[in-house]
Amino acid sequence: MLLNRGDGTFPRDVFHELNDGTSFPGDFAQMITTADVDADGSRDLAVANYFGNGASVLLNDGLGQLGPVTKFSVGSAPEAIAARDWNADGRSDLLVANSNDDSVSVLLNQGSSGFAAALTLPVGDQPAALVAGDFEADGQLDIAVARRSGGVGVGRQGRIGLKYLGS
Ligand SMILES: [Ca+2]
Ligand SMILES: [Ca+2]
Ligand SMILES: [Ca+2]
Repeated sequence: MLLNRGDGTFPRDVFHELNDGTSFPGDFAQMITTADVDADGSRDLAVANYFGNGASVLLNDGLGQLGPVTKFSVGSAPEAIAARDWNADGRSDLLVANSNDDSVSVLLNQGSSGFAAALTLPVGDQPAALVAGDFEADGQLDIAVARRSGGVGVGRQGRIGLKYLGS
């Protein structure tokens, strides 16, 4: 991590090891996003771990220092991660595209207890990228995935579930 000194220079960098040698390795960090997952006013990091089949969360202490890695299981071969408030409870949740099992995992933020076990949403062949937004302005969050096999799929939120509309 490179912290901007305010004049466009970066006085230091900090390396954070994601692989702690457990059965849930964090190597092959495929994509990273930021969100204030613990609602303390500073943005934290969330990483999609391709070989670990998980998402790693590192909390920011507010001074740019990251705490220990906490890992949460998702589907197989996660390639993309985004942070949005999927269930509209005011807490940032994590959306992870799993390319090997054709799904998006939704990790709902439980506050101080971390994230609940992932919900699995089928999205079609090999999602390699994902974005979330309210595409038709109905007040509910939607997901679009880019498939490695070709095409783009869009799903609509039903609060927790997902109604998949196809490509
Ligand atoms: Ca935070
Ligand atoms: Ca939420
Ligand atoms: Ca919508």
